[in-house]
Amino acid sequence: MNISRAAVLGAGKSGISAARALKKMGTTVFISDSRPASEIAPQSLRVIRRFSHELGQHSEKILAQDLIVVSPGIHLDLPILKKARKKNIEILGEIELGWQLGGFKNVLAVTGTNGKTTTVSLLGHMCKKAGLKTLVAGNIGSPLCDYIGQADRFERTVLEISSYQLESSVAFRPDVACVLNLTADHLERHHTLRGYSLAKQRIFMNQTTLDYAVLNLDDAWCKKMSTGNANRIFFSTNKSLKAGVFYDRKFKKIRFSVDGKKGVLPLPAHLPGLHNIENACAAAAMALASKVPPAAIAKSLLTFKGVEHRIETVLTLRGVGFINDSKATNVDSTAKALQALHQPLWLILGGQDKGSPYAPLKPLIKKKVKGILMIGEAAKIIEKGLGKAAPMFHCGTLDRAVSEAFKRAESGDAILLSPACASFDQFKNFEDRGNRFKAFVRRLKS
Ligand code: UMA
Repeated sequence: MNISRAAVLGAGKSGISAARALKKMGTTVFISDSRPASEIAPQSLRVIRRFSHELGQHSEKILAQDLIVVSPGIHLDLPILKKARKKNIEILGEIELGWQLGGFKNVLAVTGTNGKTTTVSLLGHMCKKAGLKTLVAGNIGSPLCDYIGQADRFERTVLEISSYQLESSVAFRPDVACVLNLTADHLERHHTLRGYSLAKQRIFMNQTTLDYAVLNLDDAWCKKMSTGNANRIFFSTNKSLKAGVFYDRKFKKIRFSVDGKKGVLPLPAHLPGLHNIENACAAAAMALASKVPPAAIAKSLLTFKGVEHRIETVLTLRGVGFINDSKATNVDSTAKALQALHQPLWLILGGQDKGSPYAPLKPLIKKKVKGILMIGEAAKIIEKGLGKAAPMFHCGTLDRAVSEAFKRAESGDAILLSPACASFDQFKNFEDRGNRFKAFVRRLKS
């Protein structure tokens, strides 16, 4: 790829990574971010100022470039991008740029509404346990462009890929690709579930007969996805499969038959809930397709400790457990946490609403939740959506929610932060929300 001038839209993690990679190649980079300087952190501003840039707008200067790299959070129907398309200026996402410039081999890519980070981390763990030098990157937090020029260091590249990143991919062709599941999320961007599903399906679009498409047979959307020429491997936690990977409920084992190899694997030892068995089946299917030995997969399932902010046990005080599930940024994810936990719960819900109904939580709340502590912008919408499923308390902020819940909780209960909402109304991101939760909890101890 030989580009003399490129615009990078968005100066977050992805944009800065893409800008740096392009600059290293000798491309003149122009960064454009819609946020004014006053809203950007000083350390980010220092980096942006090393490039030609504009802040607070996306101006026509963008149209003077040969290539436009878009950050995942940027809508592709932005007026400036429509104009760029009319002028035939190439538009790529950051992942696509990393793919085209990086020459990564043995790429395993995971998408889906929920479970991506756990599956990707577990899959990375499996590859590493097999002694393979493994890169774990993408939506999980490390942009792929950070690793351009380093492909030779890695024998496997495991990527978490979001629907946003897939929308702006062109030639991206993972050797093994997986869609874990699809439930209502990001509808503000994709409009309908069908639109969202079509974006996810793009993970398979360039695959050939040499590649593998791993799909959840229990998910109606995944089941009917088009996978082109790839070899399909299904996984299931509901059905026994002749070919594929499935959860054998009777013997509490995972069984597989992939590429003529058959065997049995243990359940993940430290991950609670059926949804995590599903994630484990997906990771195992992908690892097997990528020739990771079953013994290494089995060892990983027994040793993998889980991921921060996903049903993470923080501590126990006066017999009350505290669980951080800040990564639950949508309703389905919160439902999964409620299904996985068996103690009486005090549930902290709320944040920035994402437009999906909360009513599907009602039956689980009635069964498991003693009280709901509401925070953030979405509190009133949640109250309306959940009716009288459980006693509700308007707390406003997370620290109040934690102390109110602790006041009411009895020994044997757990206080669960699983907000079903985005975090951006009160926090930098879900990690920030989870870290603050843990800090408030630890303060109760002292
Ligand atoms: N911006 C514009 N114009 C716009 C909109 C935004 O200039 O019209 C600017 C913002 O002012 C900001 C920048 O774009 O400065 C932010 O870009 P971004 O939203 O793409 O965020 P990044 O920091 O680049 O982080 C992205 C992913 N974020 C999103 O997709 C929203 C991160 O995923 C990912 O870890 C990172 O790239 C590295 O690959 C986070 C996420 O929430 C975890 N992902 C969503 C999810 O998992 O549900 C998809």
